[in-house]
Amino acid sequence: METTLILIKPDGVQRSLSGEIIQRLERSGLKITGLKLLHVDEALAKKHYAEHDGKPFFNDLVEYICSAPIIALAISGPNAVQKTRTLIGKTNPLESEPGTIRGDFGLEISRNLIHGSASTEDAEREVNIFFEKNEIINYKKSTDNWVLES
Ligand code: IDP
Ligand code: MG
Repeated sequence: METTLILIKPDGVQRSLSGEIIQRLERSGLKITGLKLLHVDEALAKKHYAEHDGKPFFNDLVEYICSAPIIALAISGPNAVQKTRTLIGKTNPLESEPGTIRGDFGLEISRNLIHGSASTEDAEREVNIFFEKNEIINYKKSTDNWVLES
């Protein structure tokens, strides 16, 4: 079982795509185990995107993610990192397949709607940045046995 960090970025919230995006993630069978609306400040943005510090797009990326509220989700299930990355599509919406979130709703790499952790190591680090331990809730659903064989 894995837990990954998803952010519906400012453009996703502003364009009223939050429900659509959450529905796509949720109906995959993965489970929402954490959820909050927040306005990211510069320090939090720089911490989350530390790996991109120094890249040409870094300052614009920080400005973008701080420009309006976002929705942060912890999403759990087997292979949650890989599954959510598949549902999200490639970084550049132009290269993302139809049927993916970025492929269906995005036009530009700098307005690509959603963040999903790229590895299990990133996921652990990023979930801890956005959620306190007691904000992650693991629970059973009566449909669990219909989603997973065991
Ligand atoms: P990812 O979000 O698919 O994991 P990363 O390479 O980790 O992609 O980049 C983080 C974010 O930085 C992207 O989602 C996008 O918002 C932004 N970004 C990445 N590359 C570029 C670029 O070349 N120009 C502008 N923004 C970029
Ligand atoms: Mg990334």
